[in-house]
Amino acid sequence: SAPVLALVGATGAVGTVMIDIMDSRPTFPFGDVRLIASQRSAGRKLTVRGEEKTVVALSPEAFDGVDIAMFDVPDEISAEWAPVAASRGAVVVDNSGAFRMDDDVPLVVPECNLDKIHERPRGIISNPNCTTLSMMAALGALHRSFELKELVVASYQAVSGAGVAGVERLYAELAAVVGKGVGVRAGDVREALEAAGLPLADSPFPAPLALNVVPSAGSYKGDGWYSEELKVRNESRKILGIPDLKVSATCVRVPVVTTHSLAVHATFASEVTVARAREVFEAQSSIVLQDDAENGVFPTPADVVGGDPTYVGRIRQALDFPNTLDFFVCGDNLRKGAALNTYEIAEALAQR
Ligand code: 11C
Repeated sequence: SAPVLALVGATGAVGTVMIDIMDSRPTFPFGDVRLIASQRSAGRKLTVRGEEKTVVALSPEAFDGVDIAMFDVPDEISAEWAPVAASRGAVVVDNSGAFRMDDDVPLVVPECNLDKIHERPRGIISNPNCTTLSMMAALGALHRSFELKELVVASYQAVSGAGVAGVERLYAELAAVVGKGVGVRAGDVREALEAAGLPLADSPFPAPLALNVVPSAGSYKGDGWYSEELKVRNESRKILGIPDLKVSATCVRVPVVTTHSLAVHATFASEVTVARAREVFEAQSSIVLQDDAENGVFPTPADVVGGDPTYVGRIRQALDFPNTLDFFVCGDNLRKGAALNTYEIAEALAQR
């Protein structure tokens, strides 16, 4: 019979997008769908593929009879509950950071390493961080053709990466600065936020986001690095299967609601041209090329949000670096960056 699917974190930011994705798939290889969330959300009614479901509270018994469990919850909840689900017989596809670098847990992007879903001694498969994931379909395709050696990236990350609180904060800050003529004197945006009752202490971000960019994403990890930058390095190496890949990332939060962007500088072992890179991208069904700089055609987050593909543009041959391309990538951090990739893994498990 068709496998039973569970969604843990059904009422959160990514869980909500996951239900939207399940609703929009042309075919659905699962039987029953069980929605699981915290005690606080238990009892809520949500509709999945036209059928009303009651959200049940997270408990060991909630996983009985579940074949595949998708987790969209914070790290500490996954760390505690993913092994419980696995011990009850479910294959867990986890979107948190709790298991990504565990040697016994594959870190999967279907375009790069789908075969790894079978190597899961702990019964857990990890979904990458949305920043890493937003460029992986593009980099995986180029790596297969030209062998990636070095990667330098700068991210432009949307506030929904920090959850619903990040989105609410950005909207509130924007409302507090519009029409105030601020952004012209050091500190005037902070003053406008204070005056509007939006002290920085209440923000998920360490500086104003409105009219600003903030070079800090995730938590500070020492030696100058933030967690998102280290995740980009570690996860790219694991997904692409290049343990010695040279990576340097600078992760920056920008006043965008959803869709992460990355400026990528990638160096390859073999010769690469813009024309050949375009051919590689065009052959990948999950990549959309928007690359006609002369006519102002390139991806921007506001134009691609809500889409499933990875959007690529501004492809250039680096002028001073051999075998090196520069390009710009946009990917919806809640869809391919989180829910969609998790769902694609679950779907592949169900189909096999
Ligand atoms: C952000 N990429 O934009 C993060 C959110 O490791 O899954 C996801 C954190 C993670 O803030």
